[in-house]
Amino acid sequence: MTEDPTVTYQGPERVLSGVQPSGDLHLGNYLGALKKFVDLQHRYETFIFVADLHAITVWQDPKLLAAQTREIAAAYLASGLDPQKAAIFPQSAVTAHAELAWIFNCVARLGWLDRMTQFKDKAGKHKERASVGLYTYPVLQAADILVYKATHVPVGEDQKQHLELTRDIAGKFNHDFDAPGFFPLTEPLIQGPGARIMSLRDGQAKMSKSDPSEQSRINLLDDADAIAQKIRRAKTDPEPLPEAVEGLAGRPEADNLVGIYGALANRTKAEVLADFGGKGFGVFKPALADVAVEVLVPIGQRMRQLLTDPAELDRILESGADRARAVADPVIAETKRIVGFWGA
Ligand code: AQP
Repeated sequence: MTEDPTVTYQGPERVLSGVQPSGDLHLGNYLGALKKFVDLQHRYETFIFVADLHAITVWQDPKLLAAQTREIAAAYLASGLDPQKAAIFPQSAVTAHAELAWIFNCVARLGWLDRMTQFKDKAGKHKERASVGLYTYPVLQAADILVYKATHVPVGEDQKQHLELTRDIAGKFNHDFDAPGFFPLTEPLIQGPGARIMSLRDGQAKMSKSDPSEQSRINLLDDADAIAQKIRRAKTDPEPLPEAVEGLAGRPEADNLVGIYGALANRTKAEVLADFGGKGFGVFKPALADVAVEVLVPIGQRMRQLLTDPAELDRILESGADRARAVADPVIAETKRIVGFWGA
């Protein structure tokens, strides 16, 4: 049973999202997530966390995790997030995420989680050896969102199913505990260029931190030579680029590269093809490398510079965590009261 959809949430509009500190950030993370956070911070109350609780669903070296967390914070800042506008914080610093996740573990149904394709992809053939945390990852994600009563969540296409689960959990909680409109039915913000950037080696596979091939992705810390070289070696087909977007059908690698160009240059695929239709990859790839270098190299340089001052990054993360707690703590307190816990 879910909530009566006629009862709507009345609270403020808030944006929340995060990225795991589980490896080097890549172009897909930038275009699918970071670039969108930067735009949204001007329009909404914005909470952007470093998803360290999510990261440990697969093994993370304890000696590296805090440094990886600072690295994601540096990537946020270097991409243009303003810590005066957006609260930037480590997920583990706000304990309400984990508390609400437990309550939601008792709201979500096994059948709902069994349908999550990302678990199947990440656990692979040996799912009995995967952590329980990897299985309940989408429930923690629902808690991340709803502990701020976030109304909008910018993510890449791969997270669509998890956002649907978040709505199901919110609806079921509101219904089961007779708390109409307590949690919002969060809207995913997925549309737009960059929602699904594919591997440079395989136009059918998502660009991913965990792909064993370094050539499959452009990292935010790659220098200009590495970016140009990876684009030069990117898989393509022998045909010239089509004149119109329909001509990209059945050509996943060409489609991906045109999409990347568009997302980086803030142009539609049609506009990119208006310039490059009929031209071969020998012309298009150097132009793509130029635009990628122009956007990404300054971000990488700024990240390196920020990483030279870990104390300043920690100060930003601490102050972001204070702001996050100020919103999350009353929500978890009220949730505990609704559930009926002693002393709540
Ligand atoms: N290829 C992609 N295209 C567009 N958006 C993407 N995102 C990830 N890959 C792409 C978006 O980046 C955000 C943060 O992702 P995450 O750190 O939570 O990890 P993930 O989704 O599991 O992405 P990765 O980088 O590919 O890691 P692995 O290899 O561990 O799976 C999310 O908003 C995601 O949609």
